[in-house]
Formats: sequence, structure tokens, C-alpha cells
Amino acid sequence: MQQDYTPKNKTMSKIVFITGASSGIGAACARKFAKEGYSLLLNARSVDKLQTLKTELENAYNTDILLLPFDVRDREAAAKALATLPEQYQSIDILVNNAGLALGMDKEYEGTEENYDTMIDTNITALLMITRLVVPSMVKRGKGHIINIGSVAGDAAYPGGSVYCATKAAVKVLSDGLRIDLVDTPLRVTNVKPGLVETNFSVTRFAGDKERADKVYQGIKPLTGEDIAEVVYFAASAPEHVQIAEVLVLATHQASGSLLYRN
Ligand code: 8X3
Repeated sequence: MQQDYTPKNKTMSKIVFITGASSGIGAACARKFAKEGYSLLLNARSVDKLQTLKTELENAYNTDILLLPFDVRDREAAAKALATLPEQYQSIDILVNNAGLALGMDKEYEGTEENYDTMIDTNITALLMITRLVVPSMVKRGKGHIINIGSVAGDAAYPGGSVYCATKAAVKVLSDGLRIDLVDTPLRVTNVKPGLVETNFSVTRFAGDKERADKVYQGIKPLTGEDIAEVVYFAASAPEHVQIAEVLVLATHQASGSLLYRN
């Protein structure tokens, strides 16, 4: 994919790198940070979806955007993309580790190996590997913020959520561990834990079954990707001495991963 690296803005503004940016919470974060004047590094698997988002954002805001189309599970592709960033995009200020998914709602002893591998590889291993690739240069520069998109699902297991919940519990522990490891640096680590957010999350979870996915949001007003992007941006824009370590964001009629009130 040929891209023009010439920045529109002579002095590049702060740079945010968002994984899984082509839809849902990731795309909402891209819109919010672009609106606030950030330059964007946008990752997802689909070049077409990324390109559509890039065009939308470039038309709406004065922003510089570079697309990094690779599967976050592909370590070689991730390492290559980050090692060959054009110079003006190398100083990443904020990493939003958003790429993640749930597949199925099976009992732990009945789900497929493939679904389990995909969730664990994407939600845990890839998040860790992207962190491993990005954070050393932040440490060297003494500047940076890692924002992991966890989930209320990481707080406790719910029926049919065993493996997904386990991956989000891992995101919490990786966030806490990273915060410990960076305590002697100016870097900050935030774990944003959304509850019910209406995106393509449930359509993906139910393998494209839109009717089943729609039922998840029936009788309750869910959060939107934009609601979560506002929280992510709040954490990112807090004064430098303020580290928003963890935020649980629920719909008003949601009390936990397994308790919702529907009317
Ligand atoms: C998504 C939240 O409650 O649908 O991470 O698992 S939930």
C-alpha cells in the first residue's frame, strides 16, 4: 500500500497509535483524537475500512494520519510496521491497545479451540506484543501513555463468557504490571473497562447472527463507542501528574458483567 508520508502539519502534533481502529471503540477514539488535533497511526486488518476512516477524518479535521494495516496477531508484520515508521511518526505519545474480540458464548468445556486461540492471541498476546514494541521508545523519551481497553468482563466471569472474561482479566493484570514496571518513569498506564457498548462486538461474538446480536441490546440503552472514546480522551488529557489507573464504565441499567435491568 503506497502512502504519502508528507505531513500536512509542519510541526507534527501529538501522536496516538490505535489498534483495531477501523470500527467501534477504536474508530470512535480515532475520531475523538483527530478532532482534538492529534496525529494518528491507525491499525486494523482491513485497509479498505481504514482508508474510508482516514478520508472521513482528513476531510473533517486538520490531522495527519498514517495507516498500519496488519493483523495484531502477526508479530512479524507488527514489528516491521513499527520499525519502519516514517521519522515524523516515530515518537508515539499515546498507545490505545483496543483490538480485541469475543467469540461465542459457550460453556468452557464446549467452546472451540479455534475461538479460544483467537481470543487469547488477540486480546492478550497481541496486546502484550504491541506494548513490548512501543513502550521501550516511550521509556527512552521519558514520555508516553498506554491505554488498554479492558472490560467489565475482566472483573468476574459470567455465563458463557469464561475465556473472554479470562482474557480481559489478563488485560487488567498486564495493565497493573506495566504500571508497576513504569513507576519510576513519567509514563502512565490506564485500563478502561467498558460494559455493554453497542458496536459490532456482539455480531462478531455470534458469528454474524445480527438477530441474536440485537437481542443483547434490547430493553436497555447501551453505551456507544463515543462514550468510551470520551473516557479514553479524558484519561489522555489529564494533567501529567494525574494517572487515571482504571475506569469501569457501565450503562446506567447495568450493574456488572452479568446483571442488567431491561424494560
Ligand atoms: C464487553 C462487555 O459485558 O458484553 O467487553 O462482556 S460485556
